[in-house]
Amino acid sequence: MPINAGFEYARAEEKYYNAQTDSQRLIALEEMLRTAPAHKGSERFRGDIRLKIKKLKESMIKSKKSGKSNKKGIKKEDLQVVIMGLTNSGKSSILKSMTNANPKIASYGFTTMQPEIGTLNYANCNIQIIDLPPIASDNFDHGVVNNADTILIAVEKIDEIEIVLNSIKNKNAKKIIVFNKIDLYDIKTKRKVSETLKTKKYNFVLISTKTNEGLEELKEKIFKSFNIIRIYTRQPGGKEDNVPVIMPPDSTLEQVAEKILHGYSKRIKSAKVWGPSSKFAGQKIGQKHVVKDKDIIEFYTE
Ligand SMILES: Nc1nc2c(ncn2[C@@H]2O[C@H](COP(=O)(O)OP(=O)(O)O)[C@@H](O)[C@H]2O)c(=O)[nH]1
Ligand SMILES: [Mg+2]
Repeated sequence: MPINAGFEYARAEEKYYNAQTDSQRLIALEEMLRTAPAHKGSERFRGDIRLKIKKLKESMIKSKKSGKSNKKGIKKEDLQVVIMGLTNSGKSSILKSMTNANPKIASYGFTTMQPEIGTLNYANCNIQIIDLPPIASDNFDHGVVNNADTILIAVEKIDEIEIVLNSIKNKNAKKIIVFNKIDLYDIKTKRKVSETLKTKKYNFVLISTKTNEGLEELKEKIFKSFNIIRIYTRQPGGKEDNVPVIMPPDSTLEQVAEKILHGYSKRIKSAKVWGPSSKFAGQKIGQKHVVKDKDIIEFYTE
């Protein structure tokens, strides 16, 4: 909550969080912008609302155009993972055991008819994980797979891997083979599976959503699959934000400011950095300064 946000603003924000549809959301956001405090210290805050409005409008236009896809309004987050696999391989169970989502799980096929979305918080980052309906179903959304940063291939048998891999056209996404239901096997069989996957040079992990074996390793692999750096910002004299800004490696200060302020980065007059890219704590830096993972930055508007 920003400094001096008034009652009207609070009400608008409440409307926003309770909104059921995109157009209700849009109306609430515009009201938030109208009633937000308008002094210098709240510029970034107002910038954030403008950005939300812009993104919402874009996604509303997109879902109108594409008609079928984006049914549930899947908004591409910075870090997006899609789980793929044959039906019954445990995709919904994987989503459930790693995120806040609560999808339906059943031993009969084709239970997931709509995409389910969850958030995994790892290394301070919010990672969006999506469980899609089975490839064979009408509701399968190829667009989401094509845009994903990382794809989990969930299988319960080795020969399923090639089948799933062959159905994926996204060449850019990192792929992690998630061999599920490992609780059903003894140590000897587990070792055999491991060895076979190693010879095939897959990036893989053996897991069980029943016993939680391998889940931490999977989270770590997911995080490592993203080619990103985390930049923490903070208000001068305050504490840094818990959720970092996600940037590609070798980004400049200018790019970080633009990502946060979206069109308002010119208002930044100066900045200071603490952390890996600084020569000393609180070093004053210019627009072309290249930031590093875990930097903390303070921006000044005057
Ligand atoms: N033994 C065992 N069964 C599992 C595991 N993960 C999922 N299952 C079972 O496999 C079935 C299918 O799971 P589900 O998550 O719905 O698979 P989906 O169709 O790929 O989404 C359910 O009966 C689950 O209880 C696991 O790690 N071990
Ligand atoms: Mg499912």
